[in-house]
Amino acid sequence: MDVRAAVAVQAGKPLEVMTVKLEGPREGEVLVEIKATGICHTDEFTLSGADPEGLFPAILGHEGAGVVVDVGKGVTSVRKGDHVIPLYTPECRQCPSCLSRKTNLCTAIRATQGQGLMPDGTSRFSIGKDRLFHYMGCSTFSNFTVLPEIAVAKVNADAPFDKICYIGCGVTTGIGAVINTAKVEQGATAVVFGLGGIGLNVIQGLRLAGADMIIGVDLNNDKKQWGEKFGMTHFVNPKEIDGDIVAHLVNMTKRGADQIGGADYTFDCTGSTKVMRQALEASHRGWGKSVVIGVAGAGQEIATRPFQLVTGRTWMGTAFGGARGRTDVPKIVDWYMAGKIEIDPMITHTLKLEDINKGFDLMHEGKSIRSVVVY
Ligand code: NAD
Ligand code: 022
Ligand code: ZN
Repeated sequence: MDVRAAVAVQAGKPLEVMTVKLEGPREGEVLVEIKATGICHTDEFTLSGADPEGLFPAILGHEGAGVVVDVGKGVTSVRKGDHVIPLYTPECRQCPSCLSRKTNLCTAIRATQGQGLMPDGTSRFSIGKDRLFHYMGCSTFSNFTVLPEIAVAKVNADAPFDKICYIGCGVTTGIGAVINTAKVEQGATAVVFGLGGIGLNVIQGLRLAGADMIIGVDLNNDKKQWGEKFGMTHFVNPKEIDGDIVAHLVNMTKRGADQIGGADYTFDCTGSTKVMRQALEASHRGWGKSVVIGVAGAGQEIATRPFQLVTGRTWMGTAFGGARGRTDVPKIVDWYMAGKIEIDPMITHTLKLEDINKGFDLMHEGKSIRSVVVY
């Protein structure tokens, strides 16, 4: 069939909106009409050419929501008409990783997904004789896409596509990092570095978990108001304090008779390795947990003194907030529908597919929290 897609033709070039061919679903696959998609940092990272694993030409996009319009042979978990969110971290419930109960990083289709292909090693997208690569197993910058059955979460059909698409990456990553990865408890103190589309969701996750003190750190003072909207209790701009940011945060979090400072939990939502170190060292001696969420550039390394770890801090990381997609994503949609979490104010811009490149410009300029394309 003919579909409308924004094609990443070449690294460093804007996306080109055009008509491309999409083959129907094969065994174990579903055809989904994408109704809305967010524009996220990895799409930009890959399009820019900075991603060494980036493949071209490809159909990018990994933060979508839509409706199942056809299913291939053997598909049992979803049917035509179901509302779904594509999953760049699938959940097969059969691989050693899924069965371990210790990780959300399902390995069932990992190899082919990384090669921009469906599990049978082929692509469903083409222009004439040229095949186009899939992206993160999702390719949501197309009004129709084909996905493996294990890479869709069936969600509440009353939920608005133009909001819940954000649950396909940013919302789940931020909230999941707090609940699944850090396992934050009531009364905790926390520091969140970087108040963008991920950091703000970490903040609302911390509010949900009942954290007492939620300190936001950002170089941009406009982010103070944004953080406060979702539960941040204190704001620090590293450029506006005297001396070291770590010492400042440790001082702010001094509690108890011994007056040892440091937060119970810290989160890097910047992707800067310098910030990752600050986050670890701003966590409390003996029990502090620091979660790396930001994705750093290719080849970057993190450093700290071993003493920081020997004295009981834990450095950890998370992919997709540790969420098991088919199990957890529908729950987050329900939380949104019940008013337990907010999404609407974070979607600062809504665009047509034809204007998708404007969404990338807004991201570069730091003007958007999230831009969403509505088909
Ligand atoms: P964003 O650009 O919207 O936000 C980043 C924020 O960090 C900005 O507000 C910026 O001002 C601030 N910042 C930059 N340098 C800083 C510094 N030195 N100190 C304090 N603040 C600083 O980005 P986002 O959409 O929120 O994404 C954040 C990161 O999370 C990206 O690296 C993205 O790739 C990553 N991410 C990871 C996962 C995962 O599963 N691990 C999922 C989604 C996104
Ligand atoms: C999403 N991300 C950043 C912004 N939006 C993001 C990027 C990478 C990962 C998670 C979220 C990630 C962490 C660990 C892995 N990935 C490897 C998983 C594994 O090897 O099992 C990751 C994922 C997908 C892809 C590449 C890397 C891909 O499909 N190309 C989950
Ligand atoms: Zn993303």
